[in-house]
Amino acid sequence: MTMDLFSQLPNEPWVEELAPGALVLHHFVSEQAPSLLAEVAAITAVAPFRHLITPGGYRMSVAMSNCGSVGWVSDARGYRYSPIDPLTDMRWPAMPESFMALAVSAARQAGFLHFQPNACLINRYDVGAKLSLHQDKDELDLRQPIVSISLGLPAVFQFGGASREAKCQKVLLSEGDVVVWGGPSRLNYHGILPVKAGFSPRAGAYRINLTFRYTGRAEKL
Ligand code: MD6
Ligand code: FE
Repeated sequence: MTMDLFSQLPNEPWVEELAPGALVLHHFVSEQAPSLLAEVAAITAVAPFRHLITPGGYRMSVAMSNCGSVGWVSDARGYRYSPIDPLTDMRWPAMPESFMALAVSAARQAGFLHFQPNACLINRYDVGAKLSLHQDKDELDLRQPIVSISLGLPAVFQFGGASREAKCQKVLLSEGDVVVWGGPSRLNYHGILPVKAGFSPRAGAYRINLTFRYTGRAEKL
């Protein structure tokens, strides 16, 4: 049998550049997936997944929770970061050390040496759930990247440009893949196409995504 040295082995880490500052670290946290999912279960036992309402009055198909010193929320008043979970009136659960270590290490790998996330948005997609094209612009310090970890079912990530009309690249994100995103493409439009039916050994019929951010000082309250 001959081995092609250049073929990708299943689950071997490899890096894909989408644009300057936007990298996919494929299979970067595959081994940690079970422990990350266990942490998600512990966090969402305290701060349950919920379907937020957009300022325009629509119920998001993605269910969300957060950990860290602030969490991303949406309601009729708008999008913002809040130190309090509006569902429980308590602070969000702390960000686990293991989350922080992986996010910082992924950012370093992509060349962002000073990433200090204070918020981790946890997204849960059931079959058919999607995230329409959007920009992440509620953070006050756009010099810091965003680090995004995919777990459970795979999904197609759409990555566009600085305007909504720019053509999108499509990337399949599987469990263990990490997207690090900053610098010149920090404000690029992006989204997730409807998640297809499937079964993940540990996440069942869900895709789970963790996005780590540094929201900047002076959070809007
Ligand atoms: C998701 N991610 O993968 C949604 N935003 O479920 C995002 O919206 C996102 O992956 C900014 C940077 C990376 C991301
Ligand atoms: Fe986003």
